[in-house]
Amino acid sequence: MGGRLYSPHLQLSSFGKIERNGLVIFTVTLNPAVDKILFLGQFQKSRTNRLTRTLETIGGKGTHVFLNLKIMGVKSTALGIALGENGKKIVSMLGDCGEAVQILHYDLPGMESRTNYEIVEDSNHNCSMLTERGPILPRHITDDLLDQIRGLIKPGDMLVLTGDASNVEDTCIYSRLTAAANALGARVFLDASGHYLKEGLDSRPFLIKPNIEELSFIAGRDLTTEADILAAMQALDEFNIPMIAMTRGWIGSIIKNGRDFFKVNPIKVRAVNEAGCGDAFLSAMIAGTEKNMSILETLKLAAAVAAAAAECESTVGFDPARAEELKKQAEVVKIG
Ligand code: TA6
Repeated sequence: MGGRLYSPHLQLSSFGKIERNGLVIFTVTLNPAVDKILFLGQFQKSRTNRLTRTLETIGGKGTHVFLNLKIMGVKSTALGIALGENGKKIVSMLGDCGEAVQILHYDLPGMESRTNYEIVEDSNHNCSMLTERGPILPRHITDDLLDQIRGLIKPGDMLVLTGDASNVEDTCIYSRLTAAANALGARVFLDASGHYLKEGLDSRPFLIKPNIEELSFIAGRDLTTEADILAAMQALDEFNIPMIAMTRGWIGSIIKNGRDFFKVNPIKVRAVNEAGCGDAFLSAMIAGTEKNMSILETLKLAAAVAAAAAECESTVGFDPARAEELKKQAEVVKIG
């Protein structure tokens, strides 16, 4: 793995082989988690709440894109950083899905990959995420990842950078990874928030997926009307980002593809768990790009996959047959 001496306590946890038949998609999860999903009727503050059931699955947005792509029959390779025993659990959950996994695992005193909790209220389908921060990742660890990525990426590949990075000492990690990937001829899909998104704009990602709060943060003002949103997306032209996917849950999404704007209306379904729908939407955008689908077909797929994901009780995954069905209801209109 490259020339530089890697950090001590590092073990490369790899499953499967990276198959190079054309481009490879690499998903990066800097801060993966074990998700514990807690179901109950209705949450009562300062009372004992009796859970009706619990579910444990893999957490972290990059791992979700990796699993969702697999469901869509699109191969990818999971990269990221895992720590301690919880990290080993995350790696084995990734390994179980039979795709290529090349996770950097560290056994360092007191450092364990995080656990996230989600409360799902069956009575009103409210979903509340409680995410741990996770241990602070020192620079030498993210430098290992940067070196690994420099050694793996080839022209035409795709690099997916998504999820929380607030536990990373190197606060420019996403823009450094983006610049490295661009220099090697890859396209970067960046789904980050706050400082990490703003900081990453300059490094010319191929696609960013801000939700309405994140776009308002970049614009420095509240975006209340459609015209506001279009103007804020247009204002990002200075960064030459080919595609901007602004998602707003059940209000629908607005996509800027080059000079064109599209509105993606949400598909009405009986939602069980809405966590992970954004990851599902992004996964479909990546699958559509990898398969050279038209922008209209890609956005219909994204709407359908996100809706199918909402029908599932887990934070990751969806029923592909159901997504195919829902695609027939997808409405995408060119606007602006
Ligand atoms: O989008 C769903 C999810 O990925 C959950 O699995 C949960 O782990 C959380 O979001 C993690 O998001 P974060 O932004 O903290 O990386």
